[in-house]
Amino acid sequence: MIRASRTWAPANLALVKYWGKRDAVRNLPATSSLSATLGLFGSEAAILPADADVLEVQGDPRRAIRVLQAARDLTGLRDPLRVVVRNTVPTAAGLASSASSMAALALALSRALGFEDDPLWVARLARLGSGSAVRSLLGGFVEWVAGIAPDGSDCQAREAFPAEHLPLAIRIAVTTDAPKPVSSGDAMERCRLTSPCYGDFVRDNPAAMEQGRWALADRDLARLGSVAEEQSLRLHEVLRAASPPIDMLLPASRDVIDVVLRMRDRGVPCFFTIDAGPSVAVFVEEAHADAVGSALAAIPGVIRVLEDRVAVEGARFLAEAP
Ligand code: 2P0
Repeated sequence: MIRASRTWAPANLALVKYWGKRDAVRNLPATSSLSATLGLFGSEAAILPADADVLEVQGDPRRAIRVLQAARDLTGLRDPLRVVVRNTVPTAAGLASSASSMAALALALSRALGFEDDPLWVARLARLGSGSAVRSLLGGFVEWVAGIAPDGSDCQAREAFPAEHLPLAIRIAVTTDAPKPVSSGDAMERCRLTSPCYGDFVRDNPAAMEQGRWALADRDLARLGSVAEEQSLRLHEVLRAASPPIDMLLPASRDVIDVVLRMRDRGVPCFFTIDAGPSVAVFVEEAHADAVGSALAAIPGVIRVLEDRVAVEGARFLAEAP
């Protein structure tokens, strides 16, 4: 008999990027990554006993079906379930919701099936839904090590530094409400197979991780920003060099970058990061967050600016579902 369970998980933003897979079946990444967990934007999941399987999932249900099937395979569970997954911010907010939704679902399944005390079980399940979901299970600044073991046993995430180590506000310039033309998984595979600069991107990943870790250890926003910005620009170069090319940036994305660079020249401690889409996130010291938010909102083509900060906590249980 399964237990009813409800969870919430935050989205996260990559500073050093996961791009490409070393094993597509186990969904093991080709690169290690470093991310910051968000405080407000995320997803909720619930698992409830039911008379027949019911899936109420916002967006593409294939990821949730994969996670659910893996949970059934791992436990021999046959009971029908009602599975609810929804974003707690509008899907059109411009933030990738796959990481938060799959982290919330994996955690909810862990309690429903009695594995809530086994973080590796939860992470393995979350990873099958979305690689970057393993980072949404944790708070603060999270390191996800790619590892080399064929079974993925050394591919694990940990909190590298707590949020209070380097308190940062985040302002996200949303530049479109349109869904992605190419999914991250398909784009990664196209880059791996066809982009001439993909090999260098993977080869340079350990050095980028080292720089990111040291910048965080030293609480050095300028050095952290230089790694995050270089990673973002290189990721989009890799995408544009793929065949056929993938250009995810919009003119407004480039305008946001210019505004961030100009504000930094004027002494505002901030930097940008861009994941697999045209929205641009800006990390900034709290005292300057309003000024950055206003500057971003004034850019033509920026349709809204989201306000958040690096969060203390990752995915968590909510009060038991009714
Ligand atoms: C990241 N991204 O590190 C990178 C940077 C997007 C750009 O992880 O195929 O949806 O489900 O494992 O987790 C987005 O990839 O990919 C992503 P799958 P996922 O955040």
